[in-house]
Amino acid sequence: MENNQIEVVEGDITLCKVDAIVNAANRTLLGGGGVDGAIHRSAGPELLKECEALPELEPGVRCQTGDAKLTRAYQLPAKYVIHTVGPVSRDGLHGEAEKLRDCYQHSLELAVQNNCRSIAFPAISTGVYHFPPKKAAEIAVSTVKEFLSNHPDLEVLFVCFDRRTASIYHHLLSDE
Ligand code: AR6
Repeated sequence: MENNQIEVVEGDITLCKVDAIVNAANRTLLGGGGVDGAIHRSAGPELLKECEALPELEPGVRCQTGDAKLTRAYQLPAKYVIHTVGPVSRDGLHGEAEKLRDCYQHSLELAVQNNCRSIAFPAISTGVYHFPPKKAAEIAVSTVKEFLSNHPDLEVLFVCFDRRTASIYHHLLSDE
């Protein structure tokens, strides 16, 4: 049975009316392709301005891999955008799984710290960053479930851009 705090939907995360949507960004936080491009396009130019104003941790880097930063969401129906930077999948020997887990964990923590009751995640790192989709979904689901066991008032949406990804999540969540 699917957990009643978790929902899986197939669609476009920019349309989600939740407190926070998560962006699969890169370390510059200045936009890019994929879901990052879609979020910046829909939010409007003020989002980029707020991202540019975030402090640089090193030249050109506003968020380290596995970490997360929160901004307003401007023209999006959500209240906040939580920008996280997933790992680029290499050979699995560079801490990729741990870094991906950190993305989910830090995004969830930031949501709760900002009084969010609902948060929507895309399938972080499974596009341009080539993380294997099934392994990525396992990490997403296990991290979220563990977090929700201590946060019974939070709702989590997994927003899948294609049917194949959605079916991976449905399968994982109906497995227990
Ligand atoms: N709504 C929900 N999911 C989406 C959407 C959308 N509108 N658009 C794409 N996806 P990717 P990454 C899915 O490549 O692998 C960017 O250039 C997509 O099908 O967006 O973490 C950043 O700036 C895939 O399942 O992110 C970084 O440089 C998932 O979102 C880099 O790509 C993630 O694909 C990050 O790569």
